[in-house]
Amino acid sequence: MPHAQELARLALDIAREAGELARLRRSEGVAIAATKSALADIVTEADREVEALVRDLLGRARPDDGFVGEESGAEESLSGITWVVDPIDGTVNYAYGIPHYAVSIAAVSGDPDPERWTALVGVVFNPASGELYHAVRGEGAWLGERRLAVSTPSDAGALLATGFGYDPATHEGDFARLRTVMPLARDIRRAGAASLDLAYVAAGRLDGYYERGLHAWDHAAGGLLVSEAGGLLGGAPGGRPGRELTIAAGPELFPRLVAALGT
Ligand code: LIP
Repeated sequence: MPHAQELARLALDIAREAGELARLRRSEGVAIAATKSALADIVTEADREVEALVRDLLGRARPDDGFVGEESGAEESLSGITWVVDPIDGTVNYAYGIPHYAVSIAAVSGDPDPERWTALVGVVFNPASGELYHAVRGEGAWLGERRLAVSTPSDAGALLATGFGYDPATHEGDFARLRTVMPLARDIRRAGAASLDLAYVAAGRLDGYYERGLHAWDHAAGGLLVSEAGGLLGGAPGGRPGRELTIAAGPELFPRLVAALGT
């Protein structure tokens, strides 16, 4: 089994190169390539190009590793390591020119199922801001050289983030969940990129985050940032982030958020 620091160095180098490509393509103008689960669920040519770059660089460096990406098919691991990648998380922000999107790269060992994997490395890079978050299992979470720690909400209430699904049919449920958590909140943020929402919880910029409908690549890297910054993760009945729900917060808020969401 490779040393996690070796995987982290590879992920950081690739995230920087992939992020630079995403930023360059954004500056040249972004073309919508297709829609996916709903009209609002878009993929850009840059999403596809950036994922192809990440996949190629990982394959050259570690050909026996597996791959799970948002825009291309999965590949089974022969080494026990699988890379879980969202090439541009916050695609709609990216398409509109909102500088809040990230390359999200995680390395997991074992079964690449969020219910069962062991996250080893997580990297979340926003090329628009230059902020590069990373975590290695058991070795903390970092923004550049700054070690990260989750927050405890003030007496004014928790600053919470969430997201709403691409499918309008899911919005009633999203609004119902929002009503249940508002008594805990001082305010709500909806920034549009799950990986950065999770990175902000790790950095104490948000007190908590929850969202329904995330895919593994949305939360794989950011989830490790949260846990390595002293936060707690949950959502699906098995107690881990999943499609049903992803919840992240510091230890003081987490049980109250879980109770409010009724999971
Ligand atoms: C997005 C997430 C965001 C969620 C969006 C979408 P994408 O991922 O980061 O939190 O609200 O619906 O799933 O599609 O930009 O990779």
